Amino acid sequence: MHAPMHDLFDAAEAEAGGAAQFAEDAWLLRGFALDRAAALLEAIDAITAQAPFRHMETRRGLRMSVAMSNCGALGWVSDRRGYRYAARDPLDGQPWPPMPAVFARLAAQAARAAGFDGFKPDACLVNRYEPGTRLSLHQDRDERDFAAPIVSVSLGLPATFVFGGAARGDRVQRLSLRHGDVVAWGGASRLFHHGVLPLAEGSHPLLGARRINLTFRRAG
Ligand code: MD6
Ligand code: FE
Repeated sequence: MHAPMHDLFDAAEAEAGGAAQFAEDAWLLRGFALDRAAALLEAIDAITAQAPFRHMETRRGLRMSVAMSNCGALGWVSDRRGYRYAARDPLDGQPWPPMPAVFARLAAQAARAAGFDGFKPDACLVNRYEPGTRLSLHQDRDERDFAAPIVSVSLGLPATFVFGGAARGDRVQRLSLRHGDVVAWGGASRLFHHGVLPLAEGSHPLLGARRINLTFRRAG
């Protein structure tokens, strides 16, 4: 049932500051967020002070191992009713914290670097991983408009990102995503399957035994 895996994606051209295309309309921007990592982490602390990380439930009642929060006009939520975007945090009924300018600017710049001009995200999902945490293969298809790309920022411990194709059983490639890396994709691969392998043990100088991923989307 597991698709065969390619070797870890190891594009020589994707050194810090480099860009590597790994599928049609899909780019790894190595170290793209590095110069802003401290500002991003400060903003994440402020967001999660207001809208704390929580483990959402799936429709089947399983607790997700990734802890999540959101900022922006819309937030991604999951519960027994399923997945959707919501304007308010179900924990307290309040709007999600606004999207910090440093987030929106980074997302737009990364999208542009991947060939998507004019990206104005209205949703940012904040994912927290700890050793052992994984995200099973899925598609991002709860958004209204698939014309906009998705921009994903990795901070803290490295993770292995798995990227497949349009069909769940398509062969997959693996990318190592490290602190400061950004992935941006859309267009032909917008609905491709992807996931994150269980996070390995480790300690990052800024985040300790954690990885934080920011996923920017145009949801509404
Ligand atoms: C993660 N990311 O990297 C999980 N989805 O922690 C995602 O599921 C994801 O990184 C769509 C586009 C980019 C992503
Ligand atoms: Fe996803």
